[in-house]
Amino acid sequence: MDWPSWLLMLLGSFSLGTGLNSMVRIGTQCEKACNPRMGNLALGRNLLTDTTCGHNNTELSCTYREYIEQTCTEPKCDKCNAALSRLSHPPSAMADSTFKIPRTWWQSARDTQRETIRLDLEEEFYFTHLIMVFKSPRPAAMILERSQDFGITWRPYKYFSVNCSTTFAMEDDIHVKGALCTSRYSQAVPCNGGEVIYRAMSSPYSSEDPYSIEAQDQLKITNLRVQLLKQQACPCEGKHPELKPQYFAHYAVYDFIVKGSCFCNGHADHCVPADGFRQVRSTSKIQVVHGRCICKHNTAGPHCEHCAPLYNDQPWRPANGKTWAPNSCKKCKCNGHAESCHFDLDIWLTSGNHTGGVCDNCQHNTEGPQCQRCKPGFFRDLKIPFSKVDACKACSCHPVGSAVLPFSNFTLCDATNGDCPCKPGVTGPRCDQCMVGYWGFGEYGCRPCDCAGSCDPLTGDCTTNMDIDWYREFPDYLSVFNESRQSKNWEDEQGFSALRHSGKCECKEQLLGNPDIFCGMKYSYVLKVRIFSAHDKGSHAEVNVKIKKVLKMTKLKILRGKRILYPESWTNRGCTCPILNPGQEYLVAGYEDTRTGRLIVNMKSFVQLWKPALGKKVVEMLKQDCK
Ligand SMILES: [Ca+2]
Repeated sequence: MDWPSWLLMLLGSFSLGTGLNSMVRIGTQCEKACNPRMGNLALGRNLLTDTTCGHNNTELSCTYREYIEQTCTEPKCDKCNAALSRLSHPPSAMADSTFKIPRTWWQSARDTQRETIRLDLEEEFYFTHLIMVFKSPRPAAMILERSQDFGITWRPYKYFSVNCSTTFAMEDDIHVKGALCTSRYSQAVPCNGGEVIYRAMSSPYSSEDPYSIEAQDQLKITNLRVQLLKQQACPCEGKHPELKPQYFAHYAVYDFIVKGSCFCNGHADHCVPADGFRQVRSTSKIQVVHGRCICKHNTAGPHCEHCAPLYNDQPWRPANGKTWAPNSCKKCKCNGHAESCHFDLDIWLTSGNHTGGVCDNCQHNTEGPQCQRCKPGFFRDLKIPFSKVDACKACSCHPVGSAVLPFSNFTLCDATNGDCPCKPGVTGPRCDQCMVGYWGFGEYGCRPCDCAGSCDPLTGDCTTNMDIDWYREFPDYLSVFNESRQSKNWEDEQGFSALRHSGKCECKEQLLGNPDIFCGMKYSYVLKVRIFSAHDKGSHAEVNVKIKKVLKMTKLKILRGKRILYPESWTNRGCTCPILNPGQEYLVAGYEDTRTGRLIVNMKSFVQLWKPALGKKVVEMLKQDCK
């Protein structure tokens, strides 16, 4: 026997030539573009019609079984009563098994010219084709329409008419390829079993990516409806005058098959019931096409229409149905300290379309676009990996010995090692003890000993040991502050000053007087610097500065920016002359050690607080006098 073409399509041996059909890849784990299994969207859902036969009482209706080679068979007449299940023909009979014997059908009330068959879906679905099998003669005119916004607006897929130009004033696609109307499915014969077939994705879409914007606009539906506009009679009608014409005046449809699949943008091969979906009860076993995707490729949402929370480093894209590229979402780098991130277009463009993720709500005392550093008040514990929850530990600065930030009342430790900024004369990572040579730990730090050597840290009584190592520790806390904070002036007592070494070393104020004396010193560099911080390195001292102007250099290359000065006298002589207070700007003239590349500051150096007039004067001397 000959299989009807629609049955072949259902069995899958008839290729629609759509990308979606070939997307059905079961058991692939979805490494590439994938799509859930196709099925009949009408199964398990309500089909709605305007009328149903036998609404008030039992009606008699007749159809011609066949009309072959101009031969009319005897008509078959049935009773219809909507209240009696064995005589009823409800819309659901169009969406039961197509193989059910005897065949079931929906039938309209008598004498209705206009009817609508509608399928409402609870979500967006892909729609690929519609197959209708009529029990009555097919309508002389009908329209297939779809909605993508749950029935608010409708757009036509196709117009059907025996005569497109007279009915709809349209071209017929039999004559004009691609026309919106067709006469292919509107003949009255066969009087029973006539088909209407529509493919949503035919040429030119067949060669397109089914996940492209254009193809999705054509395939995506939330509702589908068919408007039956005009009945037409079987040519056999009238050959049996004993049967009244109204017995034949109805629409009847065996099958309404809406082929499609769950809408997942190429990112899922399996779907589950959408929220609120309630399956229509069915007597036979049916395979419902569900609407909520189980997303792969790090995507999320009912249709995998966005990236999963922690995977927004690049813009979301659908998979590519032509190249099979999965176009997976990329994970943000949040160092294990965030559960989600968002995409930032500016960052994306700045990075050259490489990375655009910004972590949300950094946890575990971290901060930054990638939760890549410890929050103020916390420091990095280098003994454990940064991705651990306890990698950032709270600063434990001594409340008495630690310096507070200007204009604030809290202490921040060095984010890299936890060292706290100490008040003058105070030392220790937590700032909890006096430096050697200081005593009287208290609210204002520690006071210098009034001795040539050291003194008792509690009482200030001088000790006899004169061979004490000059020792000092200055935490590198300024490095955690940003530029604007660095530029704020430190209060005087927070700076490091040789004035507090009055017992050891007396710093004479240097005056810029005779150019011959200044030139005669043969300084190898003259700079304007801002002092950041000072450190005792045991064998020598280092002062971190920012070079703001280079007035003179000789052999070493000196650039503006961060650099280290080496005050020789601080360790050699045990005093901090010349004075270099953090937070202040100086004119420094000194000597280069070309062997080590160091900028040396010693007792011969000229150091004075920077003033524009001073700078001008020195420049003039260097130009005119020091030749
Ligand atoms: Ca049926």
